Amino acid sequence: MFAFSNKRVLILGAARSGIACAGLLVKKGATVTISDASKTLVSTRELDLLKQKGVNVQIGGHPVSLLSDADYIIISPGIRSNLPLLHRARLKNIPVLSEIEVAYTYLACPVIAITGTNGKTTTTSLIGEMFRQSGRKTLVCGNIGWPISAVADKADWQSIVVAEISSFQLENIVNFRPHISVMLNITPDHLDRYPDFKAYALAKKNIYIHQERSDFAVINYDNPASRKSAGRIKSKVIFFSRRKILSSGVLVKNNTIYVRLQGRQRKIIRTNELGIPGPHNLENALAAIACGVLGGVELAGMRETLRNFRGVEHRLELVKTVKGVKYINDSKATNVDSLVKALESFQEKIILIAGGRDKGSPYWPLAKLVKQKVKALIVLGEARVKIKGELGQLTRTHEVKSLPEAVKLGQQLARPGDIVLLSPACASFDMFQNYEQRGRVFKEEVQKLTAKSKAQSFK
Ligand code: UMA
Repeated sequence: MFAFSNKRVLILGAARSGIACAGLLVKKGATVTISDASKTLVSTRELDLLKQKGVNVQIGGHPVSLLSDADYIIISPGIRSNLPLLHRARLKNIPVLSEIEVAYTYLACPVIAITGTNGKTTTTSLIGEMFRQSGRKTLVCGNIGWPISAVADKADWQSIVVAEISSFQLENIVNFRPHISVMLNITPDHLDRYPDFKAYALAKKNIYIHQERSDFAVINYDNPASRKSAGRIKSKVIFFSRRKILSSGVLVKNNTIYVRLQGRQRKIIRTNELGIPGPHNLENALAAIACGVLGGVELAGMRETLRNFRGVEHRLELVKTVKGVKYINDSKATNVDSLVKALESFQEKIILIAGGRDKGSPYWPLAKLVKQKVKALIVLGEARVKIKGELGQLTRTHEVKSLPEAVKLGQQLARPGDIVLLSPACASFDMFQNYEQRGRVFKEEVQKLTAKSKAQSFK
């Protein structure tokens, strides 16, 4: 384990992760410098607070001179591991670590770490709810938007940390060892950051690499890449499947979920009782059930949580029904596979709003679903031309310049019984700060539509 007290630590990236990590390290007695390449993206209020605590703040670049005062370098998830400065640091034998590695050093309790291309946030939240209702002190954190560094010293030995973990966060770990790791699925994503799918999958598999025999790996049997990832890992593998009646693991038989472990079968719940809809959410629930059972959550409480949990903001979130048209916010769909999941979840005809910053994956795998379900496609953002080029011939397609324009056009194209779905399949950073802001703008625009249609009906 690392000891950062009395060490000189350089943190790269002064957003959520960097700021939380700096706060933690100062408390632990490190001498901290935080550096951000941008002058505009940083929050001066948060940085002023850090300065008051003695943190040296450098914004507007990462000069090489920073290395001469660093025993360790900690990187935020958004920083690429192949940054030239990091290459130099490695040549000088300065360890380069992920922010989660620092947080892990100070955690006094077990960690459940959830990764996967899609479903992470929903599954993390559901597992968090299960443990919370069981009365255990539960800290939900990580890629979900709340860095582990922000909670690390709030946990005591009886707590449980439930952390959503991205491939970026897993790139520079040295000791990070979850007691339970969850691999929900691996499908192409972030191909703008990784040279190929294999490299992305390898980063994800880091979630298991420090696990021991006494730990558990909960793995989706139905997703080929995640099933394959189970080979040669030390921890005990618990598979879950919605398709195969497994002899051991978490499975579905006659629309009922069962857990079969150590020769014992327990009936958990009927699938139609789950509060979250769709086949992808069934997978998320199976993974959460595995974690609950392994973590000793009592079954009655677990069932109650599974019935009451309604999902997370920005993920297939019903915003409003206006004149018989449902408006759904799925801003969190930042890759092609999550748009597949969204389209599979509805029977209605869909007016789809998609586009944003392209991440290197093709859109043509959506062709069949688009043909079946998408009545009209509205494309925006940097990826609009690529999406139109690959899918535009399959349905009526319109290019727009902004999200408010897309919502207005969506209303014009929709008829009662249809769905207007924002499910971009792209990152948000070309037009918004993050997917949360994109989702909020969509919701505000939908609320305006409601007001307008009410005003019209008074005439
Ligand atoms: N920056 C530099 N130098 C660089 C590149 C960036 O200084 O070379 C600076 C930027 O100017 C900016 C900061 O780094 O100020 C941004 O760092 P960051 O992107 O790591 O931002 P955080 O706010 O710390 O957010 C990160 C995760 N972001 C990414 O992985 C891109 C958040 O996940 C996460 O919620 C947060 O930590 C808390 O753990 C977001 C995400 O998009 C939701 N994740 C990806 C995904 O889910 O697909 C992986």
